[in-house]
Amino acid sequence: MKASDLFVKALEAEGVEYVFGIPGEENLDLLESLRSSSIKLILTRHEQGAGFIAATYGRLTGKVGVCLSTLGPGATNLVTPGAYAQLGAMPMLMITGQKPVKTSKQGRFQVIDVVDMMRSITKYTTQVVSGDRIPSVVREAFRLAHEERPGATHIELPEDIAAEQTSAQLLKPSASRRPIAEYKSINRAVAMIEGAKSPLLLIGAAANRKLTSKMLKEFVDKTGIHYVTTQMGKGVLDESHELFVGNTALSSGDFVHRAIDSSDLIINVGHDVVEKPPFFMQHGGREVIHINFEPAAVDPVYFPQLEVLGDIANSIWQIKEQINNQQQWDFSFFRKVHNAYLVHKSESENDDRFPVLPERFVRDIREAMPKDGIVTLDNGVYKIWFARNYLAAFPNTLLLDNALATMGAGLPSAMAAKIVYPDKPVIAVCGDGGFMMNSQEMETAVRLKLHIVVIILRDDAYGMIKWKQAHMKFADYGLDYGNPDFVKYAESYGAKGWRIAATDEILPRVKACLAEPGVHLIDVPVDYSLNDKTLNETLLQRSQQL
Ligand SMILES: Cc1ncc(C[n+]2csc(CCOP(=O)(O)OP(=O)(O)O)c2C)c(N)n1
Ligand SMILES: [Mg+2]
Repeated sequence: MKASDLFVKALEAEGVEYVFGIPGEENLDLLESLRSSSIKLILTRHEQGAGFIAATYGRLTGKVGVCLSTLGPGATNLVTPGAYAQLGAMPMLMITGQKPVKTSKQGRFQVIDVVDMMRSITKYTTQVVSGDRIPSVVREAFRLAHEERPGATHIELPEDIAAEQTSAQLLKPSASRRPIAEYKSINRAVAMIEGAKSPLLLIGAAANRKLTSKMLKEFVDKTGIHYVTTQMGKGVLDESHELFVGNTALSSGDFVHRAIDSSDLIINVGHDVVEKPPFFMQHGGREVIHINFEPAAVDPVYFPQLEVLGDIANSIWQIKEQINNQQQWDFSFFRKVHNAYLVHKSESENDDRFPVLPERFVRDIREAMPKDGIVTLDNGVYKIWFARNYLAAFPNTLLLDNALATMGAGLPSAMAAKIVYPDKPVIAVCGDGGFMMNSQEMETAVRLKLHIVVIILRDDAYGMIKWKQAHMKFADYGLDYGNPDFVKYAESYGAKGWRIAATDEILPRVKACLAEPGVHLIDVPVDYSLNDKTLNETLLQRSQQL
């Protein structure tokens, strides 16, 4: 069999449905093998778009998302999505081409050491040196990308290896189960929780990767223990529930941090240090139990006293089975914090000034979206407002990146969400800066006939950096730009473009776009002028009053 045929058969055997990417001439054998396979090739307009779609496919399905590029320039374009998948623990495989390795008349034209380049952003990176190695290399790349902690892997398939003949046989995945926590660590966790006065549950990214909601729900229902979510832990438990306290969109100074400060024990489920710290641990301060698939990487802001390692859902189940509710448990302050948060939220989210305040915009999106709708975010200052104020009801219904925190992933991740869940409403919320980093994928979205709503929060600036600049008392400098006419821009792709001219137009417009199939782009002017005061002063003052 031709090696590229075997490679594609190996992908099929791993259950691959899609390959996202841009082929180069070095991938043409592989492309030909894909043509007659069950795998759908989805062509994008930039490798970054392909990589972000593949990573988000992995994030949503738990299966390995696959992307493809040529050598050199195509491969360098995959670096950012590779880092996004690796840091964000999203299972993804990058396949790149290479010039012939046995004999080549091309000198070093386009040749860089891609395998080496990928080393720092992958769990596994290798060159296929012979067709016979394909089954084991592909299997290993999938095993590692998929296994906790998931991440990026990379295979380089050189042109001449792809074209050679091989008689190698495919390797099947071994049957395996994730290890479960050892009983002594469970006993200790139970004793610590029972001995605490105000234990608080913190839910982080890893809890969103596997099915943990059911067990966590049983745990909080039985114990009445309140919960806080990290940015990437949103939606694992319903955030509109009375036991919810708040989200750690900020690292300090918000209402939720008063709850954390008053707690004497944090039951930290699925958090790891790639996320911007949800709170800062202090020596001699409250204790932390780290419940995760993986041990805690020690960090100046994170050094838990106990680790319960193994399948998260199983650990929670074991703890729930053993634990007895305690008379001394006192959650009254958590309720107070939550109420203060809700009061403050409702004050600002009804403001109808135009351009719109981010708080009001978040409220309108929440109102427009059914509970199972998916909102994907690019990276900008609005991310804080969504994390803080958008109450997610189900796992992975607010997709944001609090790991690499890259710009440019908002639109591609919405496309991935729609590909995975064609029946769910999908909205991408992007800054004008982040949107323009991968706006070319509007063409891909239109070509694929996806029904998505892309909303651009337009401040004609890199607003997030402006906010930090102002906070550091620097002059306003170097962060403003002009924008295309986004309505015409959308229309030039064959999408529908809309402009908002008053705040009360937002909700009906978003609803109308969700009801009408097609790619929609809505230009929403946004007012960030209150961000600094609200996020750095008002929240601090109001939360300190509690
Ligand atoms: C690829 C990349 N480049 C730069 C940054 C640094 N950065 C973070 S937010 C931001 C500004 C984002 O601007 P925009 O997308 O318009 O969102 P806004 O904050 O204005 O709403 C920048 C430059 C980043 N996170 N990712
Ligand atoms: Mg902006």
